[in-house]
Amino acid sequence: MAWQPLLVNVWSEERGGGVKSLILFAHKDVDECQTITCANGGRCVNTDGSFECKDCLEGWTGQLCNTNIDECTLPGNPVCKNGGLCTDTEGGVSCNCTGTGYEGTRCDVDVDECDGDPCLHGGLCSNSVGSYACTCTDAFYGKNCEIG
Ligand SMILES: [Ca+2]
Ligand SMILES: [Ca+2]
Repeated sequence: MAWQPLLVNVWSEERGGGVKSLILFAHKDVDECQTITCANGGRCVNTDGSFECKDCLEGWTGQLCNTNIDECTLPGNPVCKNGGLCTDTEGGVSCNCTGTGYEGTRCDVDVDECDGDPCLHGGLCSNSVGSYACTCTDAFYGKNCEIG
């Protein structure tokens, strides 16, 4: 809220009459959007006594859309699914899916391990969500039929 001095001349009967000056303080809204540019795709909207930046790009918040959101600490469902390691970045977030059996930007896509032929010695590979299994031929055993 910006308060601006306002000089007002009024007729006063006091002490025989005459013009008397009064200084009043009136609030006058300033259109900050004339001078302020919202960051990160924000749209400046003037409000009475202030302004807002609306529609910031995903990952940004704050009055000027220039405050990074730490998605890794947001309550609720984790950003990185299936135990992926979450690292916050400026205006985004990154997931490290190593060892989870999933891939994709949010570790929510099953890795088809059978594409890499992990089963040795003629073992039969079957993909599953988040994992895979090898059915080994008689003489071999182990996760990848590597023992035997
Ligand atoms: Ca972020
Ligand atoms: Ca899999």
